[in-house]
Amino acid sequence: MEAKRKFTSNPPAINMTMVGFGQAGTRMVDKFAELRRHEDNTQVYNCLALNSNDGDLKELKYIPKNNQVSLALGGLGKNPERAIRVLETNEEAKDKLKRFITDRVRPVDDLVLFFAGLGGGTGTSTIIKAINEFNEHYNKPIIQEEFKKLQQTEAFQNLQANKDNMAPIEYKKNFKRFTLKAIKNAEEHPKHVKLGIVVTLPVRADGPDVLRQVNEFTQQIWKITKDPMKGVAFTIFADNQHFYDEFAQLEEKDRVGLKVDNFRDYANRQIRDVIHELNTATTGGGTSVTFDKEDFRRAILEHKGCLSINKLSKHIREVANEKDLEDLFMESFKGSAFHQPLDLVNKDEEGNMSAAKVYHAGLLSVLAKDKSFGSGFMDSTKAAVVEELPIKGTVFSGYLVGNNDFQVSAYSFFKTDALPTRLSKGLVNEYQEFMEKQRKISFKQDSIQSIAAGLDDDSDDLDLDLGEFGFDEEEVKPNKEGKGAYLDIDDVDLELLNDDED
Ligand SMILES: Nc1nc2c(ncn2[C@@H]2O[C@H](COP(=O)(O)OP(=O)(O)OP(=O)(O)O)[C@@H](O)[C@H]2O)c(=O)[nH]1
Ligand SMILES: [Mg+2]
Repeated sequence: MEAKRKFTSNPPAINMTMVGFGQAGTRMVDKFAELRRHEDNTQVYNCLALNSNDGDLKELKYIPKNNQVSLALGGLGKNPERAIRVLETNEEAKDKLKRFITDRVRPVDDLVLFFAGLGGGTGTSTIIKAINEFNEHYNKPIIQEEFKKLQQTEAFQNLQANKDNMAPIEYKKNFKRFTLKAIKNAEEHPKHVKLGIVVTLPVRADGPDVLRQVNEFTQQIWKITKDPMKGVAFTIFADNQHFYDEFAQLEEKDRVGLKVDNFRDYANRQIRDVIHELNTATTGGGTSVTFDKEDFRRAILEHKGCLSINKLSKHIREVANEKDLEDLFMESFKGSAFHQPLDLVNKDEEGNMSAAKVYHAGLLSVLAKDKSFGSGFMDSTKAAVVEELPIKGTVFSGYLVGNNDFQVSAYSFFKTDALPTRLSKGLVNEYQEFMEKQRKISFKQDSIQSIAAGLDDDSDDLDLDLGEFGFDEEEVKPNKEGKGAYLDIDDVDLELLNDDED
């Protein structure tokens, strides 16, 4: 009978290509590769794996052999900084990585997800290189093309003609608008592919050197995430320490039920399940679904930042009425399934409070068909969420009634420029505890505190001072093909464009 089918066998709302780097990355993707389509038993997601040697790929059970690539390096020894140096100097490995991205990762899907465990040599170094290769190869040429088109418009030519009569700040604001418009137009281009990043943070026990290195790499990833040129729709900073702590609390029967016997397997299982559940919950159709596939696509693909997802479930016995459902949702918004809560409100050194930006948010409830509720809870929950969170985008909400093992589940997610607490200050604290230093730590909104001195992330600085854009010293010059007088997107310093105008 149709009703017996779980919603997770619905087709996905967003078709995704999943690419794993290093052991953790490939093992996470292997869990996704396990999923089969209800109709024809083919894999739901297009899954690929990259590791440093053949032996490391052997353990994978579901990713097709054809989709597995080894860089034929001996192993990069849990040292990302060294791994980056090895990759940069080994032409053959560099070329293999590039070809993996340009020839193997054929992005026919709407979203390409890159996975890695930060702290390992292979995963950490290759994911960063791969993000850049991916963007250079797929999206940047489209942005360049759109940028060129805009330069042919009268509006742009007027701006250039009037440049000397304008206050520099005015000129820059306008120029910035054109650049962002080019990026936006490119995003609507049928060939543009959004990238999502899923990385895990190491456990405390991995020690100070790993934490220090990971801290540096998370800063790089965060910067890439916020850079509008890179086409990154979101980054999920999944935290192995969070999974470790949760796993320790699991009862034996839950471990058996989930078929996991260590925190890594538990992490992979959770990440796979929650992402897949959300991706299938809105495509069932029928009147009970008011949160449709297009809404879900918008909520996930529009804007950029850190994506926080939560899922809380209760047995239907414990949910008496709509108020209980609303409470379950509000609790769900306070936490995350993959990491500690986010630092949504910050206090600076002077004690001033500021709130992080929250873009689109989603609320989705899966109700067991065995117990019915009125639908009013959805509206009251939405109102309460808008009240509580500094939302700039849209709150999408809906519910479906289905086969849910006598559970009521509240899924919540949102994209924000805030980070999980452990990342925005925790890794530094842990590191410093390890080093027994008594340095005073100051927290800066949206930035990951640097461990090494002098590496403060200023990418959220939106000050439009003279000289901060690389272009205004540049005169309009022939583009690379020499075909005409166009500004090249490469000549524009986009670091300062990553603000809230999108
Ligand atoms: N969540 C999760 N984490 C894992 C898994 N396997 C390893 N890790 C963690 O991920 C981090 C990186 O480890 P690996 O993925 O083994 O390293 P690698 O990328 O293969 O790099 P090498 O150092 O070259 O082996 C470490 O903190 C591991 O504890 C996994 O299956 N799931
Ligand atoms: Mg490895």
